[in-house]
Amino acid sequence: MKIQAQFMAFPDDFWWGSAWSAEQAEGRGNTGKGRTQWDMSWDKYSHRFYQGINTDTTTDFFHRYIDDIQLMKQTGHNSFRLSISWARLFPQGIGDICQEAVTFYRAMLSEMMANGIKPFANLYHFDMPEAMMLMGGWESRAVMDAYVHFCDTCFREFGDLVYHWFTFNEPLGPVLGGYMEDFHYPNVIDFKRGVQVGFNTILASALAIKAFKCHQLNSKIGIILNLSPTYPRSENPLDVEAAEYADLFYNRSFLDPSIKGSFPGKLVETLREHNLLPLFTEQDLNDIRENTVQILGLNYYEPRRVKARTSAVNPRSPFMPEWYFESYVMPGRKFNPHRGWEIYEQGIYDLCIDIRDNYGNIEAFISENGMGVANEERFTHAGQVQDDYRIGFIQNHLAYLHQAIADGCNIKGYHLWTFIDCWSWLNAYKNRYGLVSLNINTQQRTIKKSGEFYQALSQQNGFFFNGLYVDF
Ligand code: BGP
Repeated sequence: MKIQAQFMAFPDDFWWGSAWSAEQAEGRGNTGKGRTQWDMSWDKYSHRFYQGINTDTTTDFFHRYIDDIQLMKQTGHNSFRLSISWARLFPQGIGDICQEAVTFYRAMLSEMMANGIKPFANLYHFDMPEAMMLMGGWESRAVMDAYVHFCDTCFREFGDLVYHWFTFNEPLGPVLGGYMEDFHYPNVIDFKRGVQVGFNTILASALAIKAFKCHQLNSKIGIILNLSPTYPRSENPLDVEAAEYADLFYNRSFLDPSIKGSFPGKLVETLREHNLLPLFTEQDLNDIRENTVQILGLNYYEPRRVKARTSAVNPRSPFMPEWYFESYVMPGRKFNPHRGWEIYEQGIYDLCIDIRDNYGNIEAFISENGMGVANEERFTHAGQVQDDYRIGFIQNHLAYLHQAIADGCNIKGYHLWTFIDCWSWLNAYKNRYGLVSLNINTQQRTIKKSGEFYQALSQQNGFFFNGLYVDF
């Protein structure tokens, strides 16, 4: 699809902003925050953390939020997504609430509001408290109950300060990382347990939504999903079938229950065939059916391209969805070598159209999209990172997003990953994503060229699009 050069005006009150999470940006602070799964990972696998940097300090938002909120303003934010740390509010995951943590979050959220920045609060971003992980993490019902109690507490304590709520960021992450691909604690390879974790997070999300409704707040509550539009290598029916399976496991698995309140029949059937169905009750299914999301966040980074398998599956290897497909590398693809992700801007359009056509055009926004680049300091001139590639990346995606809106998609905003360079899971500060650069030795912040672009974008509620920027 070709997009014409033009001024891309976005709808009134469009949410311009960015996102990050507590574990990645706050640092430990001094409220007596409990340990999380990342401290457990550090104890066990510190060698896996890039340059040996853990979550102790990160971007130190805890101590610097007042100045950082000014930087949000200077980079055009009218909204911002953060997460509330479960382990800060309840150091043991349950039990006594930490009043200092309540004071911190209330002060920080109030400061955002006072500066005209709408706080979007997410309630889980890969940061299970250690005490909860020791009880089984998302495999445990008691942990789900503790999570719902934490959410309920947040609605009560911060309900007057939060614009929109989200139960989870990328609930697929703990399944993939923790039970399939060995990059999150508990680093288990067991798809059946992963299915149980997936089911339990979907149920926990529904139960949090149920609790939310009792508070009768003006805000909405939703979920943030990482979705990769899935493309078959070719129109060959076997490639198409492979893409359908990949889509089922990685997209529909969370989309359908979150928005429609039920699981795709073919997914259930496939899991049953392999004896992988989770444990559940009829009441669980009712709760999922009756407590669907009111708003949807779309994290879009890369497409998923697949082909029919070219080799036989070893039936004695642990089950993986890849038994049904293989990844496909499209010749000539645009690629970010730092993160290893394909860049395919039209994917953002295809994703929005899918939500329009198959999910009732539910109110949605782009909750993450961004580009991580290593050694960004090499682009520094006159003290500023000249990240034209990031400006191009944003513009290209926005051009397709603009088209999606013109074609009737109910998209309310765009949040970039991320605001100030922040810590990334295992990659620490290797790849920089921010509109503002961070010197990790001095904690000095400097607005990048993209931060200036973002400010103008937000102020004009649009930008002049000159055609696709391709120099990555
Ligand atoms: C998303 C996560 C973010 C962030 C981002 C960038 O999947 O929600 O927490 O980390 O990806 O990815 P990474 O940090 O792995 O480079």
